[in-house]
Amino acid sequence: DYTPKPEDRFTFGLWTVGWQARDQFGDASRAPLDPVESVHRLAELGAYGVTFHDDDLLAVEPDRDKAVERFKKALAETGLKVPMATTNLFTHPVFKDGGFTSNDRDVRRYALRKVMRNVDLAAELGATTYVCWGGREGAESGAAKDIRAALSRYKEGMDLLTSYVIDRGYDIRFAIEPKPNEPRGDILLPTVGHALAFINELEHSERVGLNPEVGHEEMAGLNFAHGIAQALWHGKLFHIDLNGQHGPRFDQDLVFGHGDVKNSFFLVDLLENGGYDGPRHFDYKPLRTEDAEDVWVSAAANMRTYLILKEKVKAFHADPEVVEARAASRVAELSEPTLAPGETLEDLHRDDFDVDRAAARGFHFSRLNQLALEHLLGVR
Ligand code: 3MF
Ligand code: MG
Ligand code: MG
Ligand code: MG
Repeated sequence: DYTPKPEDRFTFGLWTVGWQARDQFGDASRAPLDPVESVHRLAELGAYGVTFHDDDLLAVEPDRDKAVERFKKALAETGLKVPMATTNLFTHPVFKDGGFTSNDRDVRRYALRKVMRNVDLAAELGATTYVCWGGREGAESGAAKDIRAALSRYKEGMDLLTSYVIDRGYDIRFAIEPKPNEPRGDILLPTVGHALAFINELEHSERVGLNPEVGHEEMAGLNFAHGIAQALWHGKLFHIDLNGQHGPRFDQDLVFGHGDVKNSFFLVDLLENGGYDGPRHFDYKPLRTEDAEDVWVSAAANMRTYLILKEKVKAFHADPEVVEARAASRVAELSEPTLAPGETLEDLHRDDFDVDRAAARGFHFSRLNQLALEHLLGVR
């Protein structure tokens, strides 16, 4: 049964189903969507929660107080939760050179005010994660931006905001979302690795982690499941943006699994068995070709695909042939420390090791890979 339930903890950004499909070359192909309708429709589909940018709430009601009231009422009627919120520091032309790292100091000060105001609302709604995607923090010309100064201002912004939530007593952690490019030619903190290194330099680094997005790492030609594994290893997977992408090209934001489905399989394995207990959050865009009802078909597809992959992963690990093949490939042996307790480097000299025999041993990974593929294709 692939029917999503709130305990599956699926969440969606208001901006996903609400995307009007305006792109670089074309006008909107769908009417604005009322966030109240999104909350109700997502709840009917079995989602657990909803996330939002400050500006998403204003899609059909420009008065912020009224928009917030309507949103709260919809949450109360449906029981949908708000585990995460974020700030739009990219649509308004004032942010054309960035928010935290604009060359224009006045803009940087305005960006901080805009974030603070929505952090207050996030805390009020019970969100525990606050995402920062610096989509405009970047440059097109090496002459235009002092990157080291920009990183100092980025750090200043994050340090001020973490101090702010600590001072206010908010139970909120920040999650940086890396992306290599688009809409800027080059964006700061382009990958999971860059962001992890940056976080180490922050004043309250324990309050800052990552919100990696499938498509963003794949745009950089990277293996998303590996990035997630490393984020988990550092204790920094605070949140996640699930979607689909076909390699290095524009940010497609396809339905989860509609891109690299094999990597999605290994990703679900990691999320289900690797110690991540946060929401399964979708950041996708219904295709521009879709009409108002198709939007909900695509929203449901994200959750259904996740649940199908979850079941496939379970069947994969329960398959005796897989268990045997993993043992033959010595997968578990990697978890064994290279030196035994009490052993020293000197002890290594006593190893009886035949280098030619070891070199001749195969790892049998093709068999394992084929077994995974066959589970995925539904023939096992
Ligand atoms: C852009 C994104 C963003 C972020 C969002 C969350 C509009 O490529 O992925 O979506 O996910 O801003 O902070
Ligand atoms: Mg995203
Ligand atoms: Mg994307
Ligand atoms: Mg994106």
